[in-house]
Amino acid sequence: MARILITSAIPYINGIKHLGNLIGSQLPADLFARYQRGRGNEVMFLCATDEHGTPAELAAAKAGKPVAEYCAEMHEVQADIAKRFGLSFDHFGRSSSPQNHKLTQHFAGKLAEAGLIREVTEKQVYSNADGRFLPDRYIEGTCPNCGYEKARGDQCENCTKQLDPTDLIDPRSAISGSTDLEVRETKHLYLRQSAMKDQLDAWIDGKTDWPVLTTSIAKKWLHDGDGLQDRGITRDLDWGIPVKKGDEDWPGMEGKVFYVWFDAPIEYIACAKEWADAHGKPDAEWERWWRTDKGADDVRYVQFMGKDNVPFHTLSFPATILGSGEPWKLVDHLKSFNYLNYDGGQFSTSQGRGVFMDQALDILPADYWRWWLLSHAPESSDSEFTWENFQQSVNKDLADVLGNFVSRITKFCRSKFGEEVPSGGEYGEREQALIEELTKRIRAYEAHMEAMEVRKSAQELRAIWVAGNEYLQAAAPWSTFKEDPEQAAAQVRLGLNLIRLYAVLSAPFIPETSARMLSAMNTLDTSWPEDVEAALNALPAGHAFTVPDVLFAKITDEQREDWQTHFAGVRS
Ligand code: B3M
Ligand code: ZN
Repeated sequence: MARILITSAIPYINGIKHLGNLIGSQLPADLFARYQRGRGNEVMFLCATDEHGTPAELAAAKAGKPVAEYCAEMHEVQADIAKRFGLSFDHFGRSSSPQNHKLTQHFAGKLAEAGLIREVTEKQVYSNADGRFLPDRYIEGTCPNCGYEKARGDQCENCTKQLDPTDLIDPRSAISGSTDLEVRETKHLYLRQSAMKDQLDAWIDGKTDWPVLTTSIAKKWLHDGDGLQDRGITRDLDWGIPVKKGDEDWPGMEGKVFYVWFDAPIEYIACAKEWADAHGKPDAEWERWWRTDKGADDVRYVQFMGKDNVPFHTLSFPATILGSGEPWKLVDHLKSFNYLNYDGGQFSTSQGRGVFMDQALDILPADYWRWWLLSHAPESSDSEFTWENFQQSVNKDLADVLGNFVSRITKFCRSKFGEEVPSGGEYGEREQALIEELTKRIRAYEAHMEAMEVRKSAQELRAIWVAGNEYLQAAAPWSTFKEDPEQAAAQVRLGLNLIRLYAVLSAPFIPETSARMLSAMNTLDTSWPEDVEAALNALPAGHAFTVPDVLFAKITDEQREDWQTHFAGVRS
């Protein structure tokens, strides 16, 4: 039994995620976790909410709530939606947890001991009206390049010119609009990534099985321009993890917190401790996943994320881990995704454009979305959600192919043999041919799943469903029954066994439906079809079953048009 640690990029706390976020990390991570569990491997699947940073503070202010309260509430909202989407985390943690506070401060202390932190005095814009330092993007003003009046301190959205806040004409706070700004000195900590460049370079060179997309991003950051830059890991904010060296205060760093991107990946580890603590387990239980000196040396660690998160996961977080000098587990495989677009544009949280996770579940059950999103995952390039395409996939793949198969065979059996697996007859040539085809396809499916080729896995699974339909069409037990009821019994027996087999194979994609199929087949046998012939004899003659309700309803043209209109605007 292999041991597999899986993490999904942790979603920001500020607001409900859209379907583009979902397919960019959490959903494919869930697919992989469910598959690995289905194969009998030991899995630890972790995710959390990413709760620090200015966006969290501002979202809380907008909601009129103290930030801690806002985060606690939004965490529950996100946890509930994740559950309803069937995301099977072993633990859904919080980056603001006491465990992460402690571990983040611990790492900072170790990095300081190793001489990998330096203190830097900087000049930063302070807003007197807001009583705080302003991050660059929260300063607005007129662009010196194009005259756009709402340029941000880091970049002009209109002409894309990179800016410094001091370049802006008539700068003001984007939070309050106040122009009472001044430049003040402030001290910050920098992680000396530059000192770790060779170590990181060598580590990445060892990752020969990583996709070029991933290694080339990392290499670019390592070598372009002046090479890997040191990174500021502290901020002048109230909300966050207070800057400390382990348990000790850090002189000169009073009132400052760690930068959100410093503590967020550490939450991957802290989350495992949260899991252990929540279940009253000793530390050894989580450390065997994360400490190579405590059993994690045989763990395979896989991370899932959108492409924009790759630099943090290939450089900054490994720098934190390697720099600590402690035996923490490093990532083995990193699966990154391109973007999913929405109907001719981009999904956008700030503009409320697209379909958000809660809205999706309001109109259709999770499996409809899971199937479409996974079978159209933006792997080799960006992909696009359109309502036409969604309708087509659901109606063809789910309703016509899988749903129809299940309905036809169970109803036919009930009408001719009653609600139990019929006895008599034997599997003949046609059945052997199907077993051979399925064996080949299932081995291919396993290989794609193992390689985290999400789209290819979906295609293969669909082909497996199609094979069953074609078999049923060709065998036509409804005709056979008239001349040779024994043979028809064998054909139906095989068909009913296929339902169980499909439920097992499809569970990573459509877990709810898979559970309904198993319950209709009245079985708890979810064993993986290592031997397809044996799997097609799992339900013996005489085994009782029930005809399930329709598995997937077709999407009508009217529904599609309604949704298209309803989701054309922006979410208020
Ligand atoms: N919250 C960004 C994102 O959701 C960020 C990921 C953190 S992973 C440690 O895309
Ligand atoms: Zn401009």
